[in-house]
Amino acid sequence: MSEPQDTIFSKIIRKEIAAQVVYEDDLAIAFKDIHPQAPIHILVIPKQPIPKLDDAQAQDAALLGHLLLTVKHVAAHLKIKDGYRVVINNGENGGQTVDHLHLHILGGRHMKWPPG
Ligand code: IU
Repeated sequence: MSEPQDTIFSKIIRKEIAAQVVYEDDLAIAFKDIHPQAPIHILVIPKQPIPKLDDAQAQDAALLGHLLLTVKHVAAHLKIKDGYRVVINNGENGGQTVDHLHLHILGGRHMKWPPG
């Protein structure tokens, strides 16, 4: 299990670094990815600094559910009508580069399967 770290996402939560925030509540914040991989690319993150999905515990179940419902809310808000993809990269081989749990919302184009 990884220890929570003060990542660039912590700085975005604390408003020390600017981000294009599209949604925020007490538990989560959603902002535009700086290197979008689709016409719409949003990151949804918990304010609690869980490093990666593997570090989530049973007591985080409600928070994890809240993050998924936040994805749905953000997708509706952004009017992504034709579907979208939700991605969680977990750990090094999962392609995770920022050690703060985040859910990617990718939309605005047709997604290929399988992902690379
Ligand atoms: P990953 O799942 O850990 O690979 O995704 C990290 C994402 O965070 C990636 O898409 C980056 O473009 C994005 N990102 C960002 O939006 N703002 C930042 O300051 C940094 C990374 I560093």
